[in-house]
Amino acid sequence: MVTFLPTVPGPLADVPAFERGIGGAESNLACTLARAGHRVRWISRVGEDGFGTHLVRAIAACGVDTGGVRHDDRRPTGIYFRTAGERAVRKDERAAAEAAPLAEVVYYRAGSAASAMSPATMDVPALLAGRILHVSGITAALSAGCLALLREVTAPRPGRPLVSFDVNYRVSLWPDAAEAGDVLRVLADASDLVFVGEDEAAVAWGVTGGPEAIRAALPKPALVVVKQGAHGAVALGADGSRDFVPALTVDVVAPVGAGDAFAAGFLSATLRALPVRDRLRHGHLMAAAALTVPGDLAVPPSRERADRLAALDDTAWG
Ligand code: KDG
Repeated sequence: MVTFLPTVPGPLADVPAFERGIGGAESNLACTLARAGHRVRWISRVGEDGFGTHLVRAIAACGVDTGGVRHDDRRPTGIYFRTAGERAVRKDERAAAEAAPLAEVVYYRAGSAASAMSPATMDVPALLAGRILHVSGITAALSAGCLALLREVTAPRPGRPLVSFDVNYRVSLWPDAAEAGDVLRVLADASDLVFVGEDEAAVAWGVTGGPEAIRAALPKPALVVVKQGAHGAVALGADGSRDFVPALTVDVVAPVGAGDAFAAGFLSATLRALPVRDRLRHGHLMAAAALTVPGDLAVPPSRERADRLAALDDTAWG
């Protein structure tokens, strides 16, 4: 999606002008992963319009292969507006952050080109061609065709890529919360690796007992990564393994995009076969970069720098 960010802080009702950027959970992840030096393909649909052209150019400029993107001449590119974050908040001010006004997000994506994705309109073999396929619950909410596509590409089949699923529960995209919970659970169950926020698990599935309770509610994936906001993240393996890494302390400008960046860092380290603890650390490093900019996307630390920081001993981390 094309994103419009306010040029001044404040409620959308009072913002006089917006700056164009790019957003969308999967393309955010693709851009961060490509900037971290990986070969990444983003497959989607955009309108045959200026916004579609801008989006594809901007994503390609991050180093992402956009050759599989289709332009739809009957439907527009999705767009969204959001507030940029009202104030800087430190990790140790978490309570204050939680009391701060929620970001406003307004989508114009009903009937968008991306919502016309389906097994019939997309190249399914191309989606299954990488080492990792990353999908998100946002796509599932867009249309019946999008959900059918996700079901198709996450179905068990010999030689499928590692399927990574970010629950990405967006309340405003799901008119029926019970349906959202069911759909997101089916997709999570079909995946090898699941990213889920503790808060999302509570809203989507009513699971409130912490990471272990979430893992118990999701027994199928090989690895479940539970994000605990400013506290940290826990990776729980089907083999009983448990790795916790605290989040970094940063001055938060805007949280949007941080989850995508976290998943990108985790997948980057997964592609490099690093231990789970380091995957979590790379996730936090990428997330920290995204948290400290107003837009969805930040330039991640270089691989050398990220490796140096990820190798700090436990007392220096956090
Ligand atoms: O994770 C960031 C996304 O939420 C943002 O880029 C927009 O994809 C988006 C959505 O639907 O919320």
